[in-house]
Amino acid sequence: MNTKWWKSAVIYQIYPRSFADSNGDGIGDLQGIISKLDYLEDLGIDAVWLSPVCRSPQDDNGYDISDYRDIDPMFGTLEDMEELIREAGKRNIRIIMDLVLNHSSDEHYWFQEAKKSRENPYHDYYVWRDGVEGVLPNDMRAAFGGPAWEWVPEVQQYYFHQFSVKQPDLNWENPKVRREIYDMINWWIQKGVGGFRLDVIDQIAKEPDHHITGNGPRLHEFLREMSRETFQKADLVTVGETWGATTELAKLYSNPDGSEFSMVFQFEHICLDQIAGKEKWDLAPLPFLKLKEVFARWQTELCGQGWNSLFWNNHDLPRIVSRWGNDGEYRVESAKMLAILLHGMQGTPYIYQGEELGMTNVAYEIDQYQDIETLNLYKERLEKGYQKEDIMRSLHAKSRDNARTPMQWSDAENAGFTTGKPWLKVNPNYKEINAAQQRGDADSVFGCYKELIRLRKEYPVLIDGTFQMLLREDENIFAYIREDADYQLLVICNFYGQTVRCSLEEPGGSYQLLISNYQETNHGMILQPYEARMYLMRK
Ligand code: TEU
Ligand code: CA
Repeated sequence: MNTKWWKSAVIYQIYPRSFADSNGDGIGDLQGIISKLDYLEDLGIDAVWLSPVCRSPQDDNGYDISDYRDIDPMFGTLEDMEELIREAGKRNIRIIMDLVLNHSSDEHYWFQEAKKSRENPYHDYYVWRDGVEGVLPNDMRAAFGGPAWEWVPEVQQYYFHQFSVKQPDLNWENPKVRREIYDMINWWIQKGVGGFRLDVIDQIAKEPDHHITGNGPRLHEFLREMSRETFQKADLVTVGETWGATTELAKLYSNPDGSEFSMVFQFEHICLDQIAGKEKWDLAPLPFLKLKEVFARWQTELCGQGWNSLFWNNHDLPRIVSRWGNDGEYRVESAKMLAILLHGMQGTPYIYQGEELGMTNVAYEIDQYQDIETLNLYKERLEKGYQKEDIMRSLHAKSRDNARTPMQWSDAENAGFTTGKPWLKVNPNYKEINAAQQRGDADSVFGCYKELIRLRKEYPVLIDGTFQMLLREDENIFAYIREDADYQLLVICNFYGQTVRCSLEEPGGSYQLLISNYQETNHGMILQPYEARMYLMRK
């Protein structure tokens, strides 16, 4: 048995600007979050991962930080943050901050100084290359469109940015930068935060001259130094956002010796429904057998050697019920099936705000979108000659704003999110899908998540048990076994909307049905649309 608290924890992600608005300006804020802590306590989660709340010009909704030691006035004050940590603590909820360390905002003091002259003490905090205006150092592209290089006349150099022009990359080669970052992290640890999520952390050790962004040669050296200088001194949870992780790399990042992070947050399973070698916008059907193969590989290879996050959603991803479930007739059943399937596995489950209600994607007109990635993509593809309808189809499926529509609290105006005008339009289905209606109902999607969280606390097999995939070749069913010395857990899910027969023997005898998503499950091994069952057997 392990003793790490975060192995049995369930983490809830809050995207602050879309969670709860306390002052009617249409933007969620820290006081709004404080007012919803009872809701989170009721759900039963152990920690909240807060997307960035530090001071920021909000070019990328806070992932462009201009002061790491202050709260953006839009969200509140440092005192509000301290109050949030305190109030959450009273409910045994820890607050996990989002550290954006690959880049800062161009409005950060460091960058303001850095661009003044090559001799400025902050110049070397960023990544510069000499050049001639109009002749880029190389052909590297930024994640949000356009080149990864921006010319600054004052210094007659280009700076490197993997994301928007307003997100210049920090130079991790510079020991002074690393020292500043560690001091800042320790400052937040002093404030009592419970841990950190590290944004695009596998991209910090870039070597643009060699076209290297992810997994640079010095990456793990930097991470171990950071961990030694900061996290290891406290009982924190740390989770690295690692798009480029393989299982082998994940064992480094999440080495049980604690030398880097507690766990990885990797995306292999969630990138499968796109045309291979292309972008997420280039839609392809989900290869179901591949999905099972990916999950099975991560489950078995990390067991005892690392630790993974379990997630379907975050603030960058479309809503899972619309994506791989069914957001029409079987919304409730499929949302629960996806929850049961995921929460039965090994790793730390993450619930993204609204997922516990079965919130869905939106299909807006282009002028209703706010996300920089979405808006840039639209322009870029129009210029490249794509048909408008094709671009909109991609956006409806994959725009990050799908995840960012305001939290649906009730059937009141604006879903009870704000008394003002929401910064991003509320999903029109809030009258049918909202927290008020589901909270007291054990049969709701909320009720299912709440029960899954409770089960995780009750049965250690969910945390430590080994994993064995069943029916690998079955085109409809996702089934697996978890096992420890005392228990065997059996999860059987029909991933699709047709009734199917499952070739497994009916679990009789000492198997007990722990949780399912249908009232009537006595159909033997005939599985109804999106039916999910979790059985437990005491050995
Ligand atoms: O995301 C990392 C990242 O690579 C994203 O740009 C991702 O590729 C994209 O959202 C998927 O289309 C992190 C944050 O989660 C994201 O919100 C930030 O915009 C990004 O870093 C830059 O900080
Ligand atoms: Ca507000």
